[in-house]
Amino acid sequence: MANVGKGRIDKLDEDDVRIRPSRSTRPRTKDRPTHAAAVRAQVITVDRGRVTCIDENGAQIDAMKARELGRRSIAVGDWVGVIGDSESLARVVRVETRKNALRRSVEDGSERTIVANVDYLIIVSAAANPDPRTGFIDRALVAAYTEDIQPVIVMTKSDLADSKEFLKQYEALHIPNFSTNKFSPDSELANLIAGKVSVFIGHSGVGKSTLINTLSPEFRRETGEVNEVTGRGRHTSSSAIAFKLATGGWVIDTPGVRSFGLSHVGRIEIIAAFPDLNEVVTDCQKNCSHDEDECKLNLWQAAGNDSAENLERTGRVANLRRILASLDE
Ligand SMILES: Nc1nc2c(ncn2[C@@H]2O[C@H](COP(=O)(O)OP(=O)(O)O)[C@@H](O)[C@H]2O)c(=O)[nH]1
Ligand SMILES: [Mg+2]
Ligand SMILES: [Zn+2]
Repeated sequence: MANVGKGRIDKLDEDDVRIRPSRSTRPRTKDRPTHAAAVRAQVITVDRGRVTCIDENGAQIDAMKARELGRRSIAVGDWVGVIGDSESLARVVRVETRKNALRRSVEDGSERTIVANVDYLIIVSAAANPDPRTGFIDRALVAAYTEDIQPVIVMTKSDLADSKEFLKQYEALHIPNFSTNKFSPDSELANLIAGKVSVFIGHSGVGKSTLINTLSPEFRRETGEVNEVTGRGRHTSSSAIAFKLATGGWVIDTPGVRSFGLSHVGRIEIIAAFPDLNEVVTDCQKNCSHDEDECKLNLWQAAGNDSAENLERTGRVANLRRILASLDE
């Protein structure tokens, strides 16, 4: 499994939070007493200005974002510093640097962080109803690779169709994958995500909530076709929400997330996620699209030691090309 550097993420990050000059004579140093007293907690959901977190002892704190954080975003999965308790109007006064972040595009062309500090991106697709498609998976893979998150593919509704053929397309990427259905859930997936932070993404209706319920029935995610499309019903926001697993990890459901924000991702970063291919393309012509006759990938994919290796190489090249194409959509 290939990974890419994450230097870019640090650059975007949070350390440039400006402290508002206050009218008082309060010293504006880093070790202001109030901040030293802040409790470390992890955000489990954000609803408009309200931030719900869990501290390191497992206690829930409802807080507001402190004014001094300005426009700084707070996302599910963020580690934050909180002052005060829920009764005395707790405030989030600090957001720690993220190890990674998953973004979605919003209408005005900007991007919003859905979740931060994720171990697994669980890409959920149905074997049928709706039929699986590579487009969404490819865009999810871009997000995973460029943010250094391990992707996992879960095919639901295996009672309706066999997804083996479909999954063959991804074989050369060696992504952990599972086939499940609600009648006979898969315990291996539960083992994999134990103790980890896993965010579940996928189109509405593929069975995310059903799957999450099988991982822990006490989550009781609402299932069906309606609510997540219209936002009607209980959850009017499309905020992600985290649930604690009995095994110590977190499961994050992302209702209403249909698109990824990939406008910040470049071709070079994607190719870097495939170190073997990255090396090959250093010999390409300067403006090679990597999908043309002269591309060095063509020679390379046919030059393995045996037919099995050629097949593997061809698969990897096909995946890279498809993923690069998905960037333009
Ligand atoms: N046949 C079949 N139907 C399923 C399975 N999993 C979910 N469904 C159905 O698919 C529909 C959408 O499920 P839901 O979990 O709400 O999808 P979500 O929008 O991704 O959260 C519901 O009617 C489920 O009962 C499965 O494994 N097999
Ligand atoms: Mg759902
Ligand atoms: Zn090329």
